[in-house]
Amino acid sequence: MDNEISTQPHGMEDVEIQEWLESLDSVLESSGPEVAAEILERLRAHAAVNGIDLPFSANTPYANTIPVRLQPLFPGDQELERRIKSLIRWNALAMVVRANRVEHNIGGHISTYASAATLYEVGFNHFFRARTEEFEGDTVYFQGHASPGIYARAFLEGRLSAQKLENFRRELKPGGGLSSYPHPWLMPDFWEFPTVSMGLSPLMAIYQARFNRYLEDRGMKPATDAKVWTFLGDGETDEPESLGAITLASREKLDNLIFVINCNLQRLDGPVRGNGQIIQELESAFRGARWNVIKVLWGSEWDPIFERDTEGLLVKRMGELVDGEYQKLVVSSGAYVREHFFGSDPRLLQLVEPMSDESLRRLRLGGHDPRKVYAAYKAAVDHKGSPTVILARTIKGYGLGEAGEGKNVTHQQKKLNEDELREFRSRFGIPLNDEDCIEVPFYRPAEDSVEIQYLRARRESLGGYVPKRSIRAKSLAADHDELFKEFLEGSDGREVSTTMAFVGMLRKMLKDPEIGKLIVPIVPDEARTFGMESLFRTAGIYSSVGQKYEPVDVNTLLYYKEAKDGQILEEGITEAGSMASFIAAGTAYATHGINTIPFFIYYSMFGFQRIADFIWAAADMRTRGFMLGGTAGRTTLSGEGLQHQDGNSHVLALPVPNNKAYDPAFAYEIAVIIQDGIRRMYKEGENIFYYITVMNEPYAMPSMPGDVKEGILRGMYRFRPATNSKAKLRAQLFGSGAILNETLRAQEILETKYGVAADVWSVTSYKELYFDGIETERWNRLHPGEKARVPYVTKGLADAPGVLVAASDYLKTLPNMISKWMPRRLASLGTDGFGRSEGRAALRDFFEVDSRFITLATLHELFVDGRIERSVLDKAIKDLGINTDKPNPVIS
Ligand SMILES: Cc1ncc(C[n+]2csc(CCOP(=O)(O)OP(=O)(O)O)c2C)c(N)n1
Ligand SMILES: [Mg+2]
Repeated sequence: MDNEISTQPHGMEDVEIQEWLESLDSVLESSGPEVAAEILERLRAHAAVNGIDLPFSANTPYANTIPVRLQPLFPGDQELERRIKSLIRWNALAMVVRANRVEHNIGGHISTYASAATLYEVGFNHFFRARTEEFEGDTVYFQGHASPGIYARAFLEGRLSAQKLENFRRELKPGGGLSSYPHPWLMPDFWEFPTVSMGLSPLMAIYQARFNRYLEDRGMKPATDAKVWTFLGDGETDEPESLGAITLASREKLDNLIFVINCNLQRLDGPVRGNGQIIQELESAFRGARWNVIKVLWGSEWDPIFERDTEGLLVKRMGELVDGEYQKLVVSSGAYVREHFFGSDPRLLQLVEPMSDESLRRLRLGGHDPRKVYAAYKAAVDHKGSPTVILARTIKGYGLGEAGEGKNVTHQQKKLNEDELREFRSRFGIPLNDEDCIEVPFYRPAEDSVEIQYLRARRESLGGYVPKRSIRAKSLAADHDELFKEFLEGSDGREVSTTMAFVGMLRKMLKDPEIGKLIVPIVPDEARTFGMESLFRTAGIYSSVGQKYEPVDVNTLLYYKEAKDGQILEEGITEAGSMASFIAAGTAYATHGINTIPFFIYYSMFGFQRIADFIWAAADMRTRGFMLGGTAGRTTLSGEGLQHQDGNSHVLALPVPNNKAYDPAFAYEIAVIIQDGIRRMYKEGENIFYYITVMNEPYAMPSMPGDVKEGILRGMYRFRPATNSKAKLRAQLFGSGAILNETLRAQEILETKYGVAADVWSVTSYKELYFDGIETERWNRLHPGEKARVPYVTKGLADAPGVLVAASDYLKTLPNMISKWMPRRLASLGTDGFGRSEGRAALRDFFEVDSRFITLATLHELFVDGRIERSVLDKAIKDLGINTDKPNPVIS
């Protein structure tokens, strides 16, 4: 392990080291830490110049970062806070134990909160400021598995009833219950941030802190010293997202951001780094990323021992142990600690000579000592210029004793036997007798008790209760008909892509007096791909430091303009980070009371496929806004091959209940969808968000054929009816996105070459049609005595004769899932399989979705129905130039 102090000097006398240390001490005393640091830095440089190869280490010794002499006085009533904390511990444990008595294996976690109680309580009593009229408040991301402790505190605060606690993990019980973890979707007045899919919250918190600055720099909210607190587990840091954006936080100097990592050295199965030291590993990662790192390792009981240790032996010894050994010490007796920890050196043994085994066992860790935790938090909130991470050492399952303290199985401990319950009760002084205690009742002291009075007074002084979610943004007033009108009119034959059409709308929205300022364009380094570079100069790219350089293209019209009040969030190549910005902007209506409207545009393949879990979290958080999947469509994006060509995202969007997914073909469809989306989300306050795919294939945009708005929004409408509706051979063709044009071409071929009159439908959203279908079925099932409702698809196709053929640039499952509500059999064409680096025409041939294959599918359906002869089909295959021995795109 990288402990500078643990490297053994070669042949150097201890006395020589002692002299060096003493002279440093005297500099420290006479001139202070800054001068001491300067000397050490000069020494390091001097050594380097003289060819001394100092090994790089971002680590400091295995000791508290804040020395006792710099520790501030603890401002609270420590004894009273301990009692309150004990009651919260008890109620948190009771919630889980009771829930599992009622329903075996309903789950819940005791040991996470048990280890983090002090970390939270110091925050609640002294730091977390609530949102008030005057102050925006701090933002707190609670570690998901610690939820019982947060509920238990809200119970003492009088915010949650015993009934609610009783129904922990059973929200469906009469009177409601409490969700397992923080879920704004399930508890919208309480939780703000879903954190339990580990790794998401650290990344979301970083972008939240940066978004807060963005709002300030753009003059949308006053600059304040509000903090973003983020609590996470040490095991959680293994998720790549956890540390994935830490350099952004330091680059942006986010001193409004504080991470608290609960280093209990354990995760679910066992130690996080049995053979190493997770704290030192995290320290070097965060220090390397230029964070302010505060280690809180040892409690106050250790201070006098350190004081006696003038040779630095104790710190050296502490740096030697691996976490597996530390974990063992936690569960061992004082005698074992004396022998195995202090016993490595007679001088160490001497240091603890006067102490009893019992007091050795009771030496607390830093994360369980409110004074140390307070000192760290105080230093963190006062720190300027960089984000802070607090690495707090704790014991997993603290206080559970034999029931799991420090044991590998503790994460899943949900049941305590009678002895264990009594022991816990005694250890934390819960006023329950032996008999009552085994019933594990919730316990709340009287309203006028000192505990409740104190707890309330503390929260009042911090502005109110936390966590609390409330919606404070004012709804939009306008309908924006004027804004979108021009896009309903078509492009006059000019060939444009839907992406270009969208960018045109975005440009216009940015100028709108009501919504212009609220728009937040977000792009992960693809603005040029989407033709958005003109916005660089007009809207500006947000940069907290403005632009310190003259851009290379300054003489061009569309130069790369970074500005402090820039509106575009140009995130660089991080879809996860961009999504985190989308979430921060899309929830600002609650977090900040500001209705920002994010438009996040990206390569569609790298959205639902790559960052689906963030999208799921966005849904849980009631995020509002528009995700634009650019370069969409498996065969519409030509040349890019199978990692880029997206035929999946509309299927992957299906599970997200409050996400509206559209695959529009024309500019007016996009305009209708966006205008209505703004109305629903920002005027009506609906908790939905949009996914719209846009393509890069240019074609003439038609004007809206009559009032088809309802059809566009509900998922389908008849775009172009057959000219000869009296024809004997009839068909209904369904197309989506760019494939709609293939369908229109097929309509022509069918009519001119085969005498088939086909209507063409634009299917804008299979998801909408599917949701309508399953909801209608469900309603009918639950209301058998009432007049049966009819699915939108069925109703729409009531007067639609002929065979049915659907084609899209996505998997065939999309049309298939609505086929049961269609009047007849449906033939589905789609793009199942791996893409190819090919041009559009070849791709559409390969995937069998071009006008030829739509024609063939239609004729084949007519043949199956006995409406045409086999010979017509054979001839068509020949005339259309279809290779019947071609490889199967699904598996080739
Ligand atoms: C993405 C993800 N993977 C796995 C889990 C399952 N899980 C829940 S808690 C846990 C261990 C947590 O350990 P740590 O982060 O150290 O937190 P502690 O409880 O020790 O504070 C695991 C693996 C999860 N919640 N999220
Ligand atoms: Mg842990």
